[in-house]
Amino acid sequence: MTLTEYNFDGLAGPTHGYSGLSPGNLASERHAGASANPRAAALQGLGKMRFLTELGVHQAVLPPQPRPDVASLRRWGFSGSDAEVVARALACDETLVRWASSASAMWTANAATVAPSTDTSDGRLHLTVANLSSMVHRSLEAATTYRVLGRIFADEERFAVHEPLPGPGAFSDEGAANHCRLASDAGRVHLFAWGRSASGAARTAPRRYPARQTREASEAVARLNQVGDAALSWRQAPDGIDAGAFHTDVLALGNENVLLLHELAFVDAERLLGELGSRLGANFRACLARSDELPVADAVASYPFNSQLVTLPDRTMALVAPEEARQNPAALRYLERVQAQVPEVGRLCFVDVNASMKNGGGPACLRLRVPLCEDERNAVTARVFAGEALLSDLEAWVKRRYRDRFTLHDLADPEFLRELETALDELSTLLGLGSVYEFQRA
Ligand code: SUG
Repeated sequence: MTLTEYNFDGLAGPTHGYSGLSPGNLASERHAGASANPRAAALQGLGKMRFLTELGVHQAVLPPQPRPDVASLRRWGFSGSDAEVVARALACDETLVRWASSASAMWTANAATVAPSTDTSDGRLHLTVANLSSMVHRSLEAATTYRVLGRIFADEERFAVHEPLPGPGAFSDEGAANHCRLASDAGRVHLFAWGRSASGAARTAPRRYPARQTREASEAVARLNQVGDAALSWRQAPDGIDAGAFHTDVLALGNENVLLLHELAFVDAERLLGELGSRLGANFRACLARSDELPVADAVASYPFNSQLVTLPDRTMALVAPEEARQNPAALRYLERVQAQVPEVGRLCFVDVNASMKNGGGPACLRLRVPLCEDERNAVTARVFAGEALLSDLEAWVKRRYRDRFTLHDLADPEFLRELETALDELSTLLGLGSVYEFQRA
């Protein structure tokens, strides 16, 4: 059975902005309060999708979520009409409204963890929706993500969409950003990276910044996704997290038999590479960056490991890196070394996703990889696979419905709140998702 990887990209929502909501994500902290242009951010994301389709990569899209999340504001005790709820929350504590308005669902690498049907014991594609319980604004995504993925992967004979893990704290789960599937002729590995263990010793936990993924969550996801012996659970290096690598995909990136990593991505990197080599056989290739070649601060600031490493139709790979990595001499040298030394990597290219980078999201954060066989692809009836026609429709929708500026206080305007709902209503029709949002079901 041949699998084709579909990259499900998220789209910046109409309330995209920079609110400094993620401690330990240095870009998010640094850009707090920067002025926001949701329209340009969404068009930039669509530009990346178009670029990847032109490379021959299979592209799909996941929609933004309704924001502000008025239902959560109500659960936090505000009442009245939607506009009154928002106005009262704004008057009480703007942070609550920032949490409820974040367009963070655009980083779909955090939507779920995926296991293709070739790797699972029941032969179905499994997706476990991430609870994202470490950050308030991100935890608000899980319920809608579960509905959206359930709608897209509705065929229960072929697909299993699991609910977000219960038990925040001990089961904090960040989805595919802390998971990497590697495959060679000799075997497959699902590498699950975790930053802390609820039952483990705290002495090696990061000291400055929160570790978001727990070992307990990683192991639960491996069980739910039925990957059996292919699961390999490994700890993120606490020093990497403290340097700003809040997800593993900030310092490591894999595709098929190739793994690119910084020495601070995992504890005991050499032992990990030995284990992967023994499971994946002779054609496993790793390209490790040491701190003297690529200081971790440069890697975190310019995201060379948050590139997309994609297999092209001719079976060679392309490394699609953020522009910021081209501007950083150490990051660029490392990427050029990868291209020179890893024979599979035939192309190195750069995309501008700066509106996402300013919140700590590079090209790889913006997509959820879903490998599908042809029969599974055909079982998806929603219009989410992005060819030229859908990309043009989405661009027209963004130009029609998004503003080129957004501040929190715009939300006090009832007209704007209506505008936001109309936009998503129209989008859910465009994507053939039906009434998938809470406000459409009320
Ligand atoms: O969870 N940023 C996101 C970035 C997610 C990146 N994803 C991966 N590495 N896969 C986060 O920290 C910042 C939003 C703000 O500050 O307004 C934010 O949520």
